[in-house]
Amino acid sequence: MSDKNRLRIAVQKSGRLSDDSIALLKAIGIKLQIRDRLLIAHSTNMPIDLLRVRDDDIPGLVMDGVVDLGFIGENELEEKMLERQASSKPSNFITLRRLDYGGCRLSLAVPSEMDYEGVASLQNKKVATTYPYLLERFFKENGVNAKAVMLTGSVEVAPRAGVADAICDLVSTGATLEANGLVEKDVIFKSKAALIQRADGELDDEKRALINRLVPRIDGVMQAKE
Ligand code: PRT
Ligand code: ZN
Repeated sequence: MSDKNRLRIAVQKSGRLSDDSIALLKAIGIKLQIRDRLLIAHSTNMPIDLLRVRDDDIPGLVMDGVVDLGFIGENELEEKMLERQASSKPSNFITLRRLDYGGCRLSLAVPSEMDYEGVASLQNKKVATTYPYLLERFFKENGVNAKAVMLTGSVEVAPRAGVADAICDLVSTGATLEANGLVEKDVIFKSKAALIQRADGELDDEKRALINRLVPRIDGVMQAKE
């Protein structure tokens, strides 16, 4: 059983944000014993428990108040917020800090042979993505009627497979797009990792005091790297 008085922090179990998030927690003085298979890791020097989950679950865990803090990519956070708003689920959270890792952009990309003169060229087309809410918001803002086709993986092969005309996916170096004959056209969202907190009213004084001690240490660690 986990102790309700301990600060609960959600981190990605294994993926692009895991190592940097754990390294940051260690750098601010939290001693952790992480066993690979286990969902929970207890700190040995502070009243803190880590919950190690898929990144997709982290926004909901924070917004439902199951955990107090979470490390999450802003792309995933914004997508889940829009999804929860659409189904009237709680979607409140506080961004404590934008962090210095996990940088990427969510971009529209099209096959190199396609004529593209701006997002209007996607009118009545299908666009494969893992981020349908962010993509549909962008289409709406730009007055374009196009269809977001949800794929949780292999988005970059969708045009070649005849599943979609274009894609909207995360890009960092651009190598994946290039390898798949796709050209990046419009950036629709810029993202970094962020540290988020559940809605403030729900935190007891001891947890709030602990958070207030930890956050300046994060600033210190980030400044030292600059
Ligand atoms: O298993 P779990 O659900 O937890 O992990 P996941 O597979 O959903 O996520 P993961 O670990 O791949 O990414 C976690 C977060 O890292 C993302 O939500 C982003 O906030 C951030 N991030 C930063 C990235 C990238 N850079 C990135 N390049 N996430 C994914 N990519 C992928 C992209 O989808 C594409 O397939 O990398 C490929 C493109 O990279 P380049 O360098 O070829 O452009
Ligand atoms: Zn995920």
